Amino acid sequence: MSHHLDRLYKICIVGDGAVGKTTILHQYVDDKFVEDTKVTIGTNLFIKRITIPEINTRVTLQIWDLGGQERFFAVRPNFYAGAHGILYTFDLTRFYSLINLKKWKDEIDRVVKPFASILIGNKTDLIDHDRTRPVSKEEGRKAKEDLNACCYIETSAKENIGIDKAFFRVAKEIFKSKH
Ligand code: G3D
Ligand code: MG
Repeated sequence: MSHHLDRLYKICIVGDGAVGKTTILHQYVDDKFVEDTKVTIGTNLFIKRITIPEINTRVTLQIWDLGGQERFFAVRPNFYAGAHGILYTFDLTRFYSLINLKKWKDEIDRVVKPFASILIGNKTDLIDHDRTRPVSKEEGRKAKEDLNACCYIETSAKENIGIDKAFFRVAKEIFKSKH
């Protein structure tokens, strides 16, 4: 059976500086870990084509990353406009990067009503599972509710854990809420 329609989804990845957004995208799109991600000027656009077999649909994901401009309040509203999906990203080793996602959400809510959001806890490779974690799974799940996200996924951009799953999930959720 042929694919009945191709779709284009705009996705924005947000979160504090250094949580791993750009590295996640390089891992997802180029399938490689960039050890030395330079502080980028301007926004980065990444394109990835995926197929969702269950719904026989091809999707082009247009993924926007703020580059180094997380800090610049004035540029961000334009960046969110028209987004179908949001990836809220924090660093599992920095509790405040999770707390700060509330601010990102407030800002996004003023501009757009996305079809789906997900919460990503990145750098799981740095977590020592025998010790108390800076952010517990419970805190992650609680934050997911507060952000109105459909799921919480822990990832490692370094070891390529959970990344494909996260994007696949957000694409499926966008499709479900749009149709
Ligand atoms: P940002 O785009 O959110 O600002 P970056 O974050 O992608 O620039 O990543 C910030 C730093 O975290 C980078 O290190 C990057 O290599 C590292 N990083 C990103 N994801 C992971 C991960 O999953 N595990 C580990 N261990 N490190 C990660 P540098 O040293 O270049 O600042
Ligand atoms: Mg970046």
